[in-house]
Amino acid sequence: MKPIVLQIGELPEWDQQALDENYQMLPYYRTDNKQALLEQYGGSIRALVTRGELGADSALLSACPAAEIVTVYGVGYDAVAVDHCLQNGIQVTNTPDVLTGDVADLGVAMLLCLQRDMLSAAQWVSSGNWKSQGNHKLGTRVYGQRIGVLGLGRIGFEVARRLSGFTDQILYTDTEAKPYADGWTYIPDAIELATKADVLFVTLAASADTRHIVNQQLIEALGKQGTLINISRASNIDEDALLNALESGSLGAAALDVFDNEPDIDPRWLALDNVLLQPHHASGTVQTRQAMGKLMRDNLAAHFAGHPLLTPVLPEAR
Ligand code: 8YV
Repeated sequence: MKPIVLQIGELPEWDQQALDENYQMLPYYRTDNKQALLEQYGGSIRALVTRGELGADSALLSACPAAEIVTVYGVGYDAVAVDHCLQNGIQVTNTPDVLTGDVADLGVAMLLCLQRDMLSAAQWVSSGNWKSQGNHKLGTRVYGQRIGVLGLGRIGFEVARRLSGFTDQILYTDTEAKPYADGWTYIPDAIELATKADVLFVTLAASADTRHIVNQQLIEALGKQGTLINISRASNIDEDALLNALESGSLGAAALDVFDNEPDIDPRWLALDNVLLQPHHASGTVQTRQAMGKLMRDNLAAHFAGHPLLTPVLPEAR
């Protein structure tokens, strides 16, 4: 008998095939009557497969009392009810490291694209405006700017390392100075970081403690000339405060890969011309998604084979 696995979100075909071969997959995400599915199978579901942004909340986990493991396709597991998992002996795994480079790449690309107006400039050429109206408006210089990194973990480090080629002014905030941040300036206070930076990258792992760490005060500290880039989670930012600041001009510009209530994002975003909006795809390359899927499936296989998990996130479930 193949183990019964509840699948919370769609996955690429290469993962789906491999999962279908080894498990009895229940496609929760495309089942209309989710309640009926859980009532029928809840007691026999042994694993949940989910994506970073979808997670698994405690109501869902409570409906799966035999669950042994939640495997997350993504590094962020903030949407998984970790306390419930700890209390009920449910393991959780994620996919760290394999996506770090791509997420950092997209963050840097977003900065360049936004500051150098690449979207509107491309439109300028393809619409014929270049020929009929002359040169495109001027952009903002990227190299030499003061780059602030809020959260110098794996992804923040790779953003800073890449941008070290653009500037010698890398500033960062974290819970403590990092030994690997040679030549970069540690600023313990996030508001002070925002005051001193031209560009602020938000690269924090999200948790209840970091919710809305980027608040109105911090956004105003970044200021009229400042740029905010978020490649972490929407919950790290007070989105209303950010929208207000972008609308009023008290913040210069923002590039975002993550939003509250994505993909049904606040329509106020669509009316702004000082933003670059991306569809939560920082890890979205074929190579990285294949590596994420493999790591997630390897964790699942290790669990059912009784082997140590490759990338567990909890210290020790019961
Ligand atoms: C998503 C992510 O999981 O790694 C994370 O935490 O949010 C992403 O990689 C990815 O978009 C798949 O849905």
